[in-house]
Amino acid sequence: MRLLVTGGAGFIGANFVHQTVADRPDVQVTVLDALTYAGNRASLAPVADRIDFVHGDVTDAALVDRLVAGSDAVVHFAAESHNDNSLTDPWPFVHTNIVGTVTLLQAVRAHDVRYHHISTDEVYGDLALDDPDRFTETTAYNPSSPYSASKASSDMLVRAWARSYGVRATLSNCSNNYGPYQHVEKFIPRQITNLLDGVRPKLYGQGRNVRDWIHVDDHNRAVWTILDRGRLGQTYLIGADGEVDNRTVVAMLLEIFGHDPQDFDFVADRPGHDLRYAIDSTLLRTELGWQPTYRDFRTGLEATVAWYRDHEHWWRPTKSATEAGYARTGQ
Ligand code: NAD
Ligand code: TDX
Repeated sequence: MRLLVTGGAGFIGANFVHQTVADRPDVQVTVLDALTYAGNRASLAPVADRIDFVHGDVTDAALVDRLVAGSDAVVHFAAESHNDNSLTDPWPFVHTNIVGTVTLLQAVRAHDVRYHHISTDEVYGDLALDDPDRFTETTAYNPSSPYSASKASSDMLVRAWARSYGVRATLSNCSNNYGPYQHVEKFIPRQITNLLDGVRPKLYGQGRNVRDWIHVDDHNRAVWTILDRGRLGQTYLIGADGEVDNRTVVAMLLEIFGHDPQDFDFVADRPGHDLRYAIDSTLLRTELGWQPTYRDFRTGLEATVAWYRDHEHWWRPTKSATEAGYARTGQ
């Protein structure tokens, strides 16, 4: 199988490529990545001699058409992915997440190539803290930020291309990922690298917001399960029953580092900050038989701390510019 992976130099994409190279020797991987501030070729260094890497943009129609024509399937991870950035400048989100998805859809349509679309639970908006319901495949879309609205748009485009043009597509909407190679702008790596630098963790608002954490390897195993056995046209929610509020995440990190539980700061809240995400992944589990392998968040968090401790050369070059950006918004 010749597989085109967009965004393979990013957090989830790079972990997907590592997993694919390790578990699927029959798959020939080509990565297409623009190497934005979020892309890092060093994340692919351990598998560099096992894959083809193309430095390019998913909105480049001629390039995308040529790469898709030579592929049996596409997994589309490439995106602008950070909510805070989308609030400062939404245009790259419209460009990459919406125009980029249409560019790929036109190519897979022209060459009848299997397509899997990577999306997020944020398309559904948020839940109250005490709401007994969780998101399902039929929850109405209600995105809050420019990022989640652009992802919602891209999902709708995929559904339209599947229905009207018969594109062989599946979609997945996953909850918050954690693990190695995640950019230091994101919550967990930001706090880990702050602690490694002797800086106190920073909680937005009151820190009561809940995220449904899943290890990136479990997300990627679910993506492969859907590629292997998913029903065409179907959306699958991916989640590992990992609801934890941000305060608790910071408390766990402070404990892992042996610091006082009060050694953190509250900073300015994110405008429009979603309160809670929670995924009901029954369809994926019952229809396709997927299950998470990381069942204990604390253990996965300890492994992630160890990875950042051992890979300072990977994260150090991006740390100070990221913190300078946060300083400008009071975060
Ligand atoms: P990331 O920001 O770490 O990586 C994105 C990658 O896409 C980078 O390598 C970047 O260089 C590349 N890219 C950006 N614009 C591009 C363009 N125009 N052309 C080609 N490449 C481009 O993001 P991530 O956290 O790995 O997220 C990957 C996907 O998973 C995204 O679609 C995101 O919406 C989705 N997702 C993420 C999470 C999460 O918790 N991180 C959860 C659910 C879904
Ligand atoms: O310093 C911080 N302090 C803080 O309290 C940062 C960076 C974040 N937060 C909070 C905001 C959120 O409630 O932590 C939570 C997680 O924040 P992010 O890591 O920015 O993730 P989130 O906004 O939840 O979105 C993530 O999950 C869904 C990914 O970035 C998206 O790409 C994905 O779609």
